[in-house]
Amino acid sequence: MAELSQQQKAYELFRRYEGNPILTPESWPYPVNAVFNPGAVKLNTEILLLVRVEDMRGFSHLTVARSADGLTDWEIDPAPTLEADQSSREEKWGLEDPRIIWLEEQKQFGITYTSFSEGGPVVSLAITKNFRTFARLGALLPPEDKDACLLPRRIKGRFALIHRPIVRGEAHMWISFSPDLKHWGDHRLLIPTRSAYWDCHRVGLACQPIETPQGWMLFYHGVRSTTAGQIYRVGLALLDLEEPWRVRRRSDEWVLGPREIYERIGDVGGVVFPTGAIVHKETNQLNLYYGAADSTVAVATANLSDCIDYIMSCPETEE
Ligand code: BMA
Repeated sequence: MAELSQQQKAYELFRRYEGNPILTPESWPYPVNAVFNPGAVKLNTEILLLVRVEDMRGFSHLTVARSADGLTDWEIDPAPTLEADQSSREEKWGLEDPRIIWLEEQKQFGITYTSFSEGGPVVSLAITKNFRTFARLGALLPPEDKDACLLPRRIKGRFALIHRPIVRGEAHMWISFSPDLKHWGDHRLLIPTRSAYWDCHRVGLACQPIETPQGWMLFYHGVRSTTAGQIYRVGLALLDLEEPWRVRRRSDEWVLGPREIYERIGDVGGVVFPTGAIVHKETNQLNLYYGAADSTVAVATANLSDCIDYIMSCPETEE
């Protein structure tokens, strides 16, 4: 019976916003095919989403959408905010799936995104103060790599990057370290795929890691391939605060999966793909922003304490 109640907790953790999807290609100020997988951050009093926008060639760029409550009345930049640098071979075919964190030391936002080079997808870093001008720091690691985010501060003197290389067709999450955000090493396997489970074929970081007294709360996506295609769902893990290569807990269940029509039908049906989260300190509410079916942007909310209670009741992982 204990197992049942754990599944009940996972099922009830998130509530979808009734106004979903909150952003669609129709809401865009210029013609686009799809808007999805946004990075999310609080900037002054506003919620800012850096949305992946797919154009009518099938290439992506990033555009800012702003809102006071993070749910309604979005103001969208009239033109692409951050586009591929055409003179760079590392950014040839577009920019995708940004994750944003506030870098304490730099006093700037760090944006990790997938840039499509001629040699495959790589993880790149840009920094900005205002989401109007950006400094590019280039590709961090060789392809094939995606789904990356930095931790917001140094851990024992080094920056940490969570990312997802693909090797031999396998897609596991790794963590790597750097003294200067440029040279990366000490690579460690963090969260591997899990045979037979919902996350058996691929895993990758979802939104930016969330710091809690219990550890870094990590939402990640897991993929199962089925006869009808792939299903992208979201699970939860907890990393040690000071030794983040140690995974303390991992959920057996997914906490968000395609259920609503806008998650099941679209360019790629059966996909919920969170890339940004906002924690509202006053209410302890966590808003998880996600791409739905690679077509629109949706949001689901949870109470941060409930997420912590849930992950603390998940099995401890063996080292
Ligand atoms: C992943 C990424 C995402 C996409 C997802 C589902 O590999 O490329 O951008 O949303 O697949 O198609």
